[in-house]
Amino acid sequence: MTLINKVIKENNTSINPIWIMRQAGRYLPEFREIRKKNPDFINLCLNENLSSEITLQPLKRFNLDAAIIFSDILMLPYGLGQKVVFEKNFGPRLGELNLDKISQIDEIDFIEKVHRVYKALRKVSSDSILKDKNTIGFVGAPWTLLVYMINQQSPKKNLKEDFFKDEFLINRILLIIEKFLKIHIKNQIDNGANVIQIFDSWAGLLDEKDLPNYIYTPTLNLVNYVKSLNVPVICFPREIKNYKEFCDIVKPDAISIDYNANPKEIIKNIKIPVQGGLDPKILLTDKETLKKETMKYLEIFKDHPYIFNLGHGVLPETNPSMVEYLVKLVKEYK
Ligand code: 1CP
Repeated sequence: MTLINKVIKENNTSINPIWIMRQAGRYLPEFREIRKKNPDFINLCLNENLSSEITLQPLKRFNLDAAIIFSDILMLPYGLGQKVVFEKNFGPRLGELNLDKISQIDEIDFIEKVHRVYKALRKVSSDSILKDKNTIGFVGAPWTLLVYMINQQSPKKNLKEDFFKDEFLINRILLIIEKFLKIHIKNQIDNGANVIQIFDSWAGLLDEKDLPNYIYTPTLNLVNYVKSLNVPVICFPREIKNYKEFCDIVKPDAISIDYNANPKEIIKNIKIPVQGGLDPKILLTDKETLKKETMKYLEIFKDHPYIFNLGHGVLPETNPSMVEYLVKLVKEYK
């Protein structure tokens, strides 16, 4: 059994598997080299030779316990026919959302647009470097995808003022998102993904009263779906205020926490396996600080099933030697 499965399925507390959100990406010079020659990000994700190579780049350098497929949560709106481009120094920019058009998309149309992600997964998961390791497939949570699809750009600054104006549209889109997320999850699993992570990067934008409608209900449906396929599911409802309530209602197999979550509170309140937490900014400091902060998480979670990870994606300006040191610290911890 893989180390991550031992933690998730057997609640093993004697091992410390590690993988890192955004481990395949811009902090690696070998990624930047490929990216430079491939200015269209979506096309890069859909080039199974390059995307599988990028997926495995961090595993060639570091002793990580899983690969996460190099793709993006915004492949879903792309597969639904909404325009998606990634602009330099701006981020994702999405085209207009047309409910009539999106309602007409069927499973075959969707798969035709994104099937090369599945080809990449097949390549990656059969690579010998992943023997006894996990291949992580992923999706954006319905809420986070809704945010990008309606807002048409990152909500970093704010949601558009009239975001919630058209409740009919929002509810219809949520159902469509949920339907195609299931298709996307199933195809990732059929092609070798053996863990699914659900990224809800913008969970923290919602008021408490809106959580049941936009987060709990749609995420619970997805979690139950992944469970029905016998694959472990990890949820990352970033910046949600009440992780305990989320876990009690949604019941993922493991919960990934952000760097503002207090690990001492988490360990008191949460019984399921935990993942992550370390602030990615710590990797921009020095080895001494990194060691101190890494030990903090390892000590707090030493008697709890725990997968080491960061509290959000590794930052592009990170020096790979700090990642190497982090992996070594975690692996050598007894
Ligand atoms: O070179 C570049 O400019 C591309 C940068 C980049 C990369 C490397 C983007 C654009 N996406 C990715 C890959 C990616 N995205 C992966 C696979 C690689 C890995 O993890 O190793 C994954 C899992 C994601 C997931 C993702 N995309 C999330 C959820 C996690 C998170 O960071 O919160 C989100 C919100 C996105 C949208 C997205 N894609 C890219 C950017 C710059 C953004 C975020 C924009 C924003 O802040 O709103």
